[in-house]
Amino acid sequence: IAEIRLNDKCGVQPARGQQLWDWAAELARHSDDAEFLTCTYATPAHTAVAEQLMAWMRDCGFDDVHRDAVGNVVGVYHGTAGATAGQRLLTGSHFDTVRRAGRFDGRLGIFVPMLVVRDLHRAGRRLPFGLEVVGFSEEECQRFPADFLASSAVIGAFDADWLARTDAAGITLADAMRAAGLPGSDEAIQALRRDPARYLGFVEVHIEQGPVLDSLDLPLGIVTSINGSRRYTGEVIGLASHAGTTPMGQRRDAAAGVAELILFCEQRAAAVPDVVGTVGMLEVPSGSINVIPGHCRFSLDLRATTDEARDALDADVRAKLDEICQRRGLSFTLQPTLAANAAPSHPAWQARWEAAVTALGLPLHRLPSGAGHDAMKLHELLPQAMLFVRGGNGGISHNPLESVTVDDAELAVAAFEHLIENLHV
Ligand code: HGY
Ligand code: MN
Ligand code: MN
Ligand code: MN
Repeated sequence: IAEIRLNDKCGVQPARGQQLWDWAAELARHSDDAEFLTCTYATPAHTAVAEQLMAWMRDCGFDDVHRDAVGNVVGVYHGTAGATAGQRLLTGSHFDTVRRAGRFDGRLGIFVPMLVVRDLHRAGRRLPFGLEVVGFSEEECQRFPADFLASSAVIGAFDADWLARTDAAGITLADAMRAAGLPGSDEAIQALRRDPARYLGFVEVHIEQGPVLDSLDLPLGIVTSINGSRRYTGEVIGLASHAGTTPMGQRRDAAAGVAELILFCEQRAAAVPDVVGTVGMLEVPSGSINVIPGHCRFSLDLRATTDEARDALDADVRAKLDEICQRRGLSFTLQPTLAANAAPSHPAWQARWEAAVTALGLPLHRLPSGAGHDAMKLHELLPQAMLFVRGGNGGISHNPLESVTVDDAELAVAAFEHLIENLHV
């Protein structure tokens, strides 16, 4: 691989990979956190990123660049049929991040098509179809319990009830949208639904966020399916009481109950291949060192390569929570925030990615996506397939150590270019 990477066999020079790297570095300057990259929905940093992306899209020669009612950044490069007729290929990824994130998760999948449009425009070329690149404004589900709200709006699945949901500070989604200069009305959001008849399909380029390609020393991978997931935010209620005087056998310790659940979730998920379960958030609100926790908040993220395995894990974890609470004299609530089924790649679009990777002289490696992506929501509206790009440092992601090489970024651009140049409509 090292020999064929970027030598005259590929005829690929890393200039565009370097531009992608530079854009990622520049965008990382806009952060909610002074120390590490954090860019959550509708914050000033998030709006600054949207403005910067729109400016770069205009420089790249997109015909129509705008921010839509949920804050998606949309760039359209018309095909030969012009603005009205003809179909479009939809592509893109998200620009929001988790807290203390890496700089390529999501954003790489916006930059790749932007670079291809830039070079089409420089060459004065038009394709027989339009290219619509979407920078999805909210995929990481960090601030509001309204998961994948941005791509949900694009497929017409935005739930008006989400507008009343609040963040940790009690701000409603609608108010946060309006504070970010967005309409914050369900009517404006429902109008974002794309008409599937106008689109050929959806493709997304994304970092793998896992160790497979790095371990195989492969720059690109073909996604076969995106794992489904179920997510919850939960609360367990016990009885706050004195840590010094309450005998161990008379406690209703909410945190101890959740701790039991966490260990059960870990053991149950570990017992079955390709099944994962995570409690990523855990909090004793207003806790004190000398008070038995009467209240504990937590999250649940349950995933598997098949919906059956995911649902079995879900049922077992919820049954265990009920058993723990019965035995410990606790009560609980669980609010579902996401139920996304596995999204298999469309065979024709997967084949187009395979042809592109093969054309670069690279071997094919097919793998499922353990991470969720906007493509799993677009899957409900359009045929979709994804291309993975190797992550360095063992593919670590959702961590500042996330990395992509300029060479691999260059190959991703070349693969996307091959796909659209060979897309016969
Ligand atoms: O959680 C995920 O899988 C994605 O990174 N949002
Ligand atoms: Mn992510
Ligand atoms: Mn992502
Ligand atoms: Mn006291």
